[in-house]
Amino acid sequence: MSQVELSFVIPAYNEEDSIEITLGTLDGVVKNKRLSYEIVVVDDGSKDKTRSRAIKYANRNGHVKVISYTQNEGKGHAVRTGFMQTKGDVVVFADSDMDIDLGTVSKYVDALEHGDIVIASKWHPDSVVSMPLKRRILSHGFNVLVRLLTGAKLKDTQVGLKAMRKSAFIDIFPRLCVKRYAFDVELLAVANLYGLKIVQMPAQLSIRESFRLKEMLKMFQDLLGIAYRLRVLHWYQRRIRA
Ligand SMILES: Nc1nc2c(ncn2[C@@H]2O[C@H](COP(=O)(O)OP(=O)(O)O)[C@@H](O)[C@H]2O)c(=O)[nH]1
Ligand SMILES: [Mg+2]
Repeated sequence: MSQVELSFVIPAYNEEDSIEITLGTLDGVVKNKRLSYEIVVVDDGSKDKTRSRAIKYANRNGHVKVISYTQNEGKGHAVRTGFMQTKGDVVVFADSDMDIDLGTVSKYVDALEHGDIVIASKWHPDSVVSMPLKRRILSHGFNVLVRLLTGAKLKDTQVGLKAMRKSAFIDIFPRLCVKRYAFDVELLAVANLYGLKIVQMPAQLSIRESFRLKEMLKMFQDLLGIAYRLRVLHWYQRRIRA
């Protein structure tokens, strides 16, 4: 593939039931747009058939490329690995579990006219969200902590649909270190330090699962790490100047 305009990065962990549907959906959305595009699947050490199903799809479709490793490292690591391999001017991260309606993805790309990164927000007035009450409470609670600890002004940092100008983020990615779910917080906090413009967009989501306690604790621990590097060590600020 030579000049690529749009790259998708699709993190996947044990998504054998939905990976092909996700790829088909994205392919369908961009196919008619006369864009040159690629879809980079990052199989994050899945234990099921995610890898073989993604490879099977890629063998039929020249736009799809599969990166795979055996050890599960976390969504942040998967997304970062994929981003570093992209060739497009615009990079879109999208979850592979079909919880989010990916049909609107071109609107996110178009909205880059108004900013450097366009993120889906569950709490945008035009969003349509269905999720268990417990998850809703956890999501709000996490956002309160994110705002308090990082100074972010965003109502939601966590949705797995984000479009960005690659040139604005190429220096940022090597400075990120969170491997799991709090990765998005770190990405947006550092984008803010760089003075990048963040645009929030509505999304349609149907989240079925709640979080496991272990994942939540890890997320909180990672969030404290981000706040400590940001507010106490000024670690990101120093690395930006360097
Ligand atoms: N659970 C989990 N998902 C991962 C991991 N690495 C990549 N992912 C992918 O990241 C996306 C979001 O994960 P998910 O558990 O659905 O998060 P949620 O939507 O916030 O509940 C999915 O496409 C996963 O396949 C990982 O280590 N754990
Ligand atoms: Mg999900």
